[in-house]
Amino acid sequence: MRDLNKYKMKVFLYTLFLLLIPGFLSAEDGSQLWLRYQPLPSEQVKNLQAGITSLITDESNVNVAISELRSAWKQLTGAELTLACSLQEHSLIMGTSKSKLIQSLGLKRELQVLGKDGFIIRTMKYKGKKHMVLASQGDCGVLYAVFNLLRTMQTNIPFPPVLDVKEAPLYKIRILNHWDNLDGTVERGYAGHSLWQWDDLPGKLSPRYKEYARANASLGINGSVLNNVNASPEILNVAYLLKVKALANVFRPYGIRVYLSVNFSSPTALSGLPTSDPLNKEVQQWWKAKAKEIYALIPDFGGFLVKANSEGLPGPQDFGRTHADGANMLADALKPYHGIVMWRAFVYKSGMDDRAGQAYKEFLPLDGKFRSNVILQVKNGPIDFQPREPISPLFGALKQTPVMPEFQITQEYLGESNHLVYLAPLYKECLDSDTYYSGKGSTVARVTDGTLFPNFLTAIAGVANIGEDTNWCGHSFAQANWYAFGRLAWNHRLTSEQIADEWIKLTFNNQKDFVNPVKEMMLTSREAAVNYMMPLGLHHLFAWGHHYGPEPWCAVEGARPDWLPSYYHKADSLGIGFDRTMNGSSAVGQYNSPLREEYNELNTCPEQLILWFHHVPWSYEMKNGRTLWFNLCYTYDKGVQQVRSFQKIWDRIEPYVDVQRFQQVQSRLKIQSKDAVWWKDACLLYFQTYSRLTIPYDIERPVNELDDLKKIKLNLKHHN
Ligand code: GCV
Repeated sequence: MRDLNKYKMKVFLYTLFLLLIPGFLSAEDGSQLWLRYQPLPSEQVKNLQAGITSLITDESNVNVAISELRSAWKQLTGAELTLACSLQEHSLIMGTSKSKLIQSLGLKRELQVLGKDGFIIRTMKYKGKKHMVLASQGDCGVLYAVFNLLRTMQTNIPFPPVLDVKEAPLYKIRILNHWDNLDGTVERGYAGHSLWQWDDLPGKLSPRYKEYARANASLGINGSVLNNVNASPEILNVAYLLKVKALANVFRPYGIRVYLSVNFSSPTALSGLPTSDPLNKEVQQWWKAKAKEIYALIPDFGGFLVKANSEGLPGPQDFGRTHADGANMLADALKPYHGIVMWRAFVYKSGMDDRAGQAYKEFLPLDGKFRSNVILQVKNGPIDFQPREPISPLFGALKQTPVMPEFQITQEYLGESNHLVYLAPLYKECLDSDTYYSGKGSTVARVTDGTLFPNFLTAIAGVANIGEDTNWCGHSFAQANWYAFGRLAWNHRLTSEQIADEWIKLTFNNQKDFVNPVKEMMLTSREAAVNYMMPLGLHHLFAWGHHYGPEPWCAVEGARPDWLPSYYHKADSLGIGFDRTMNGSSAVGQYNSPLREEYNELNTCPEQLILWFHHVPWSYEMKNGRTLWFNLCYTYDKGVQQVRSFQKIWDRIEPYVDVQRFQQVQSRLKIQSKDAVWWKDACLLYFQTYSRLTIPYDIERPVNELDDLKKIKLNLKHHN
């Protein structure tokens, strides 16, 4: 008896212990991303169960949507959502416009306008009874509706008694670019090896492929370029095509089409053709046959992504042809199957010409020369995914060629997977920027989403940050960037705040004492990174061997000048910054008026880009009355202080988050904090050798010696 009591007491104490440490119970590895479907509060469950009692459909092609909804429902409410055979009060009616049930609700017209991915979620009366309807023209649209409903259930508490949602994506193609190599490594990937187990494919399918497709579908992402733009020709070998086919089969039910990056000299590399000249008949024939072979295996194959004559890759210019010649040859091969070519405009050559202006110079003369199934893929800024860049002048310059923005989700230049940097504000800054293509309001979003060019193909790409790490992205908060890209690709009108709010609630929890401070941290994190890395328009101050830490002094004998930081900062005893005005490289001239005038004048140029466009004297007085040098110092210091404040926020919310994710983020914030000081000290101490001015006394003093910082040689494995 005494033993039994002792045992009971032990169990009681143990249970108490577990209850007191909620994190212990709910240690989470992040593998479920934003699809955690945690049990909802009982009030919400009651609301839901009052509004939806059963599920009904007369179609079999919406099975994926049904099983997602039913399994989530079970996890969220603890109860089954039964499949009914006949309409009952509060049924959830689900289907496409082919469904008799949906047709009888009179939604066909509305659905047609929304297109095959658009959907309606509506509380409706039918035959005297109140129902919830989830409908779309296409199967995948129904799945998108399900994910939308599930998101509302989890983030909108209490659940609204009446719903009337109508959505259609703003871009037709919403695509991830994987820079994954066939040997399993990922270029600029910081979340482990590639998700694609090439050696095991096509025979063995990792369960994560389906999870990947589900996660993308939950955001509306509908395409995936599986391999690196620095493409190996091997991907087009039949052995690899069979592997690609196996992945395509897994992704298809989730509406994800596969695309491949191709190497322009594949005909030579794979079949020994003496040339890969796009005007050569044999070469053209080779690509036609290859397209036929691909479509026989993968009937809904999306098309090719091409990096050509860029950073040493082959391209049409090797044969004296233009980018248009190259792209059109591939476009002709894909055309019979409705495939597309995404041709990258990321080109720059070593030489005296300003790198920022080269893509424009190369592509503008080709405007109107591309086939209609070619779209130019343009990075958000003119250089290369820096923490802050102005928009690429190609947006709003090309008038007869569709253009798609390319963003980087992986944090090549933003602290890899060590720094917490929420990128929605960066994406939005670009999408909302005015190109003045046809007057005010011609934002990047509107020149690329079909609003201003209604007949164009529309697309948007993000370079993925996904790897085989259990939590997919390395840093728990890097998941938010995948999420944000997907949500903006669907609807670029969402605010960064809305997206962060959703993501936090779905990924962590709904408690406002958690959500609000974390949201604030996320929303300021991109600006903080700009501040401690490269404020006021500075760019590319990165080390030679990596894009992680600072090396503004970097000098490598014989190196291409445009691969060295001094090419970009141009610091000297007079000042700092790249003169791109009409008196300098004239790159400002590539922007439409009034942007070009605004950027050209020192006193109208936005200060956050001032050193991008101007070489500014150290003593130049800025709008706040302080000199440029002081502003540089204060801004670097501000960045450091901001990261410190993130640490405080995170430590304070410890009770609201599971131990595993809490500790991971906490320890990475420590690294970020140290890195911010590293950046600040390296840049200020180095630039001080030119300015010869004091660092203002009211900011934190440097804690490093410049000579010591110059000796740092990073062990990159530590950062991967
Ligand atoms: C895939 C930058 C990156 C390269 C990348 C290239 C590109 O130069 O550092 O890793 O190559 O951009 O976008 O093609």
